[in-house]
Amino acid sequence: MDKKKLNWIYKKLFTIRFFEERIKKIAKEKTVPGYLHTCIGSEAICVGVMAALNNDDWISSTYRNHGHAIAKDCDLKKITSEIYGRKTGICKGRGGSMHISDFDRGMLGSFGIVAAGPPVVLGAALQEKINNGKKMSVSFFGDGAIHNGAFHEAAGLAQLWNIPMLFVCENNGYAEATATDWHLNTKELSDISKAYDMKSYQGNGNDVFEVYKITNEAIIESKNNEIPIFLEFKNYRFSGQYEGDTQLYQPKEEIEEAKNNDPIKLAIENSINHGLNADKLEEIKNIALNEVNEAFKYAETQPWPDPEDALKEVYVSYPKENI
Ligand SMILES: Cc1ncc(C[n+]2csc(CCOP(=O)(O)OP(=O)(O)O)c2C)c(N)n1
Ligand SMILES: [Mg+2]
Repeated sequence: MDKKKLNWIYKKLFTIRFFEERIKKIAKEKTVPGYLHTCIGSEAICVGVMAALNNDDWISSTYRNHGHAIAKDCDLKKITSEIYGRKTGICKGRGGSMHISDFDRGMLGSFGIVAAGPPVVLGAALQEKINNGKKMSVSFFGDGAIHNGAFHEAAGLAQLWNIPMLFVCENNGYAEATATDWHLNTKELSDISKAYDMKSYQGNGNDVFEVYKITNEAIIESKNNEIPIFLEFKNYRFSGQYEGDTQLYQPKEEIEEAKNNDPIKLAIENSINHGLNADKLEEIKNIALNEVNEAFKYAETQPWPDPEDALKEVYVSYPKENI
């Protein structure tokens, strides 16, 4: 791996962790309205997959989307401003935390509705196939999403129509308060793909380099053979379902044990093997922290959207006198 990509990987890992720690803080302070979902523990999946993608490849995300948006290189200040509901947000402050999207970066949308992403990404991938496009299409979703019909419809059609795309499942051990082994009816989560005769691979979602390698190879295989591929990355949801969740259903010992495999801890331990010395690591960390601080400083001072803009850019324009 070249140095530029290596530095990018570490910077993104740190940026996501610092960002989500700050989100936890503002959630406690009730600085912004609405639900906030953090992805602490998912950094290696966000960064490992995105490291294998091009900037304009298509992705969909969920309400646990900050890490995906950051790793997709969406503007950090605009992401933060969006979460604060401000006019300069990435969606002009209309979407908030759960709906960050940025078509210029291939970020087709973040969906609060579980499993809403896979059919959208299937559409993008179908369009690439019809138009001989080169962009890869990747849908991120959680373990809970594999029980939703929309996932099954997308998986069935992708296989039937030979669509190159990746279904990336972040198996973080929980769907809301339900542990994965309580809701699975197959031995392994990725076995679900067998119902569609779809190829699948599993990987350690805490190891950014393993995620990157598996995704890279899967993209090549998917494109060469014109097939969809299901990837299951196992990790641990350190955060609650949402900020403010008491997490009483997650045993304390389980959380402590999971800390041994914290993706940031593993990446730091691994850094020397990849030729990054402690000084360089510290430098990258400081740059990441500084950018996060700057982004929050920016968002806090941005103007609110104008109320009269609320009716612009909607599907239907009503005559003013009827409102
Ligand atoms: C269609 C639908 N059903 C139920 C919900 C309520 N809900 C919100 S998050 C969630 C759990 C999803 O868990 P998972 O897919 O594992 O994602 P994670 O939160 O672990 O990232 C549920 C059931 C929803 N948002 N959409
Ligand atoms: Mg989950």
